[in-house]
Amino acid sequence: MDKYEKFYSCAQRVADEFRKIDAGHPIRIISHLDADGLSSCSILTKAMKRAGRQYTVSIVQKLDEALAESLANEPFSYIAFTDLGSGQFNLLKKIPDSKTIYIFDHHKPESFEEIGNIVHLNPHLFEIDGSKEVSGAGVAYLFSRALDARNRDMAHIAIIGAIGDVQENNGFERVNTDILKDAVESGKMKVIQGLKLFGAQTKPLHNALAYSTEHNIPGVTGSESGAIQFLHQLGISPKNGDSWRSLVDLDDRELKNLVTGILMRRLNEKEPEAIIGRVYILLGEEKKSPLRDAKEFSTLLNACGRMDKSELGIGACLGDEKLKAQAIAHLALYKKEIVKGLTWFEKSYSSGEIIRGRNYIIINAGRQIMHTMIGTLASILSKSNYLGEGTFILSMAQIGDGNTKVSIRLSGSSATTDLRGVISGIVEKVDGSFGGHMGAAGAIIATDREGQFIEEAKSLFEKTAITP
Ligand SMILES: [Mn+2]
Repeated sequence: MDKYEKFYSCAQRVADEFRKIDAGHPIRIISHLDADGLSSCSILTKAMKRAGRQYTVSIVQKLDEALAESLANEPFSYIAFTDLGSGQFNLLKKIPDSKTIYIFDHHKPESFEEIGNIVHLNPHLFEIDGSKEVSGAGVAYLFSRALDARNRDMAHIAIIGAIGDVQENNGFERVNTDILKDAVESGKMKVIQGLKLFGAQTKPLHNALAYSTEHNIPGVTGSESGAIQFLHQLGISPKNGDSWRSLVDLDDRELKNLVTGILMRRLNEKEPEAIIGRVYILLGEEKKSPLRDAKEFSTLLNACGRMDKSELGIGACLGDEKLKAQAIAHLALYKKEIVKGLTWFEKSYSSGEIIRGRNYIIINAGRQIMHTMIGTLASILSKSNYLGEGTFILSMAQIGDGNTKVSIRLSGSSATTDLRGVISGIVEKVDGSFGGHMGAAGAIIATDREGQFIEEAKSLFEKTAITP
């Protein structure tokens, strides 16, 4: 058996074990609030419904001591974590062993030890890299598929989770590729070669072009008027009557002209054709809906989670039309919140309120930005051309319960620095907790230790040389 077969057969063993649980016991499900967390939770809840089991769900930003304690005191005998848990083994030990804990996660385990009441499904246990190969939703999917073959009809949700966790890089690695195959075979998803423009379904084309920050188009990126002029040059009308057209409104000839035009403009870029690649289409969703493109869908889930409306995101995953409509409405509020955050940042940056060093910036937002948005802000800055490549972006916002949420990113796309390792080195000096992956990590610290945390961060960044 190779490592993949071992991983899949572990999923089967876990499912077989799970099936033995007496039907009278409700399952307590805990998941993470990002796109992958909501996807994971959607898959698991539907699998429970299908299995005729009762369940109750909580979506959390973190698994901390307080949560572990409250779970310890709840009456549930079975707890299932999705997209959470592997990194917090020591906390889980606080839960009495009369309760059985299932962990469906892809984060690097804090420990590989076997604990009697913990059933652990995680790719890292099989030397499969969970940060790249499979998401939390993928792990929840593999379990659910093993539990009941009908659950194959949720493979597309696992792909949305993987895209939300940035595991797609013009294709997937092995485990996600296997899951994608199920998604395509079930008729829920198709993969096309196309322009990788965010908002292909929903944004006016000239906007999608102007704000394609991931792939630079000289003369177009950053300029709506430049984008409109560019379209006119190619003989493509940006409007149809009074309304703006989207990428998906173009006919074949126009699309071909646009692709050629973009490639011509990008001739001097590192990889001119990198803007063309795989686009994941959800066949069950209407054309021009924000749920049609898997990347936009994952953004919508993130928005729901971060705006404290997780139930809408889960409803959208499970195809509830009413909740879908509400989730889409919340997307607008989320975008407003992002704009608010970016405006605050730009103002504070130019007035010198942001701490800046040679290879880092530290954004201490206090209560100015929602703590659930601080990671999103850092991610956007890391992908913009605002900061030099290889700049550490440390962002902080107060949660309001005496703790502060911290996020860390690195600007530029090619850097390979283990941010989880970086943040852990700073956090241990102030007794905080941390989590995340190589490319995006976060932490929780006590608000009254912010000052010390910032000093520790500065001294660590100053000692770190980045190789982009
Ligand atoms: Mn995840």
